[in-house]
Amino acid sequence: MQQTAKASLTNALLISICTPDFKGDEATESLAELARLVTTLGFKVVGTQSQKQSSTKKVNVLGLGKLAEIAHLTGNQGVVDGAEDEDSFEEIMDEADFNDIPSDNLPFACADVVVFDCDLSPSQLRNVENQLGVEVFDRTGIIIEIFSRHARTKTAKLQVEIARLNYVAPRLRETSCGDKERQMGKGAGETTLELNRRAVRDQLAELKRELVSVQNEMKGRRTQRSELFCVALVGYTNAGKSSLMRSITGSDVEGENKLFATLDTTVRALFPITQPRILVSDTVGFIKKLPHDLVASFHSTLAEAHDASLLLYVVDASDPSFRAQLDVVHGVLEEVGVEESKKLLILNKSDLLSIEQQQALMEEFPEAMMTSARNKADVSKLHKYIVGIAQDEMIEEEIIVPYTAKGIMGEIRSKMSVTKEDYEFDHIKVTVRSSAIDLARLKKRMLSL
Ligand SMILES: Nc1nc2c(ncn2[C@@H]2O[C@H](COP(=O)(O)OP(=O)(O)OP(=O)(O)O)[C@@H](O)[C@H]2O)c(=O)[nH]1
Ligand SMILES: [Mg+2]
Repeated sequence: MQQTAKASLTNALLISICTPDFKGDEATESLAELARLVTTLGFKVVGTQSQKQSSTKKVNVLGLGKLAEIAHLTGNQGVVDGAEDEDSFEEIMDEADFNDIPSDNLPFACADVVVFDCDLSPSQLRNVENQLGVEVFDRTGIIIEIFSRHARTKTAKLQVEIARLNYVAPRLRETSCGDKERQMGKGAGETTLELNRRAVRDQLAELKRELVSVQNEMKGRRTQRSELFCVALVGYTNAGKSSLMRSITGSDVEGENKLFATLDTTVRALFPITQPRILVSDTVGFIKKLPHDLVASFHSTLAEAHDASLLLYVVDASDPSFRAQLDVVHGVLEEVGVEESKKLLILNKSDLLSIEQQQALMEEFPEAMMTSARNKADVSKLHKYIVGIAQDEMIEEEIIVPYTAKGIMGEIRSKMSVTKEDYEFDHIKVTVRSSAIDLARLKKRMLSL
């Protein structure tokens, strides 16, 4: 693999390419987010640089002057060419303005890797790597690396590996020999590069087959649950979905202060347990410029959100960019075709906001619920809200259960909410609140008795 993040502490230099469409606060916030992504991978950010360009599509993403500054920061290991039409590289190096480097980084630690806050084409990446002589990552490369490390279940591992191979395939390079050099004994005259590409294609086909079979199994499990009221927590990475999930289900779902802590959908019952049970699912978090392949590969993981009767959009209300993050979430959900039935915006992490800030937000989002996953009262308010919505979805009906109808009362109590019971001479008159499906099933069973 061309891009493999190093496990030991690696010094990373971050670079933002500012274009007419991407500059100012947006670029600064995005760079701060990249710093968090890179830190999640265990890298240490030793500095940031920005470069103005008309677009990110130029063959050489860095101008010669900026290249000189960055080459200086990475220990001048690369081969910078193209200086013939401008001043010589050495002259530029002599005159380069290194003031962009934060002063607290001086004397700065030499950067081992350079990370761009945009996507780079395979040739752009190769050029800049040759010029700087250090490993270069783009944003997608970093996100894919995090996903690879955090995937736990078989489905997530398969999905991430498919996305990773799709990303890696066009970036594969000839290893020891030149591109055109034929390998001895490789049959059919293929280069190692061609052989590697074919191996990746075969591997992709195999992984996709495996994924289909695992997904069919998952579909079966979802169908079994389909009669229950399901709630899905969706939102930007680090918003607090897993923490809220843990609070309202009393489960041990991990919530961590790292990006993309959750990659697998987890389903738990709302706690305290309700009758019938209400299921809550935690889903993968989103991020700006989420690689398209990853969105596609998480289609099935997000099927939980697809089937949910209630979607809880969780945002970190203490993050000034949460509005833009919410737009990203809407965009991704639209892309994977999640049609929402009911939804609630949850302004989480309220404990990090002042009373005035909370009031202003409630004025801006009057329909939303302000919560802190760390506040018991907020958690029980959310629990109550979910139960209320689930109850609204139910039908109330009176059922006559003869004393001779064995097992029926047990079934009613396990699946429905009993609001009234009257014991008559030869039957029980039960008033229940239930989903339409459960009610129909019960009636069918009673007819067959
Ligand atoms: N102060 C505060 N911190 C919170 C709150 N909710 C979550 N956190 C913290 O925010 C960080 C992220 O929480 P998670 O629950 O892992 O976030 P997530 O949305 O599941 O993130 P991904 O799995 O990456 O999508 C953790 O350090 C939590 O402890 C809250 O209400 N208040
Ligand atoms: Mg999570």
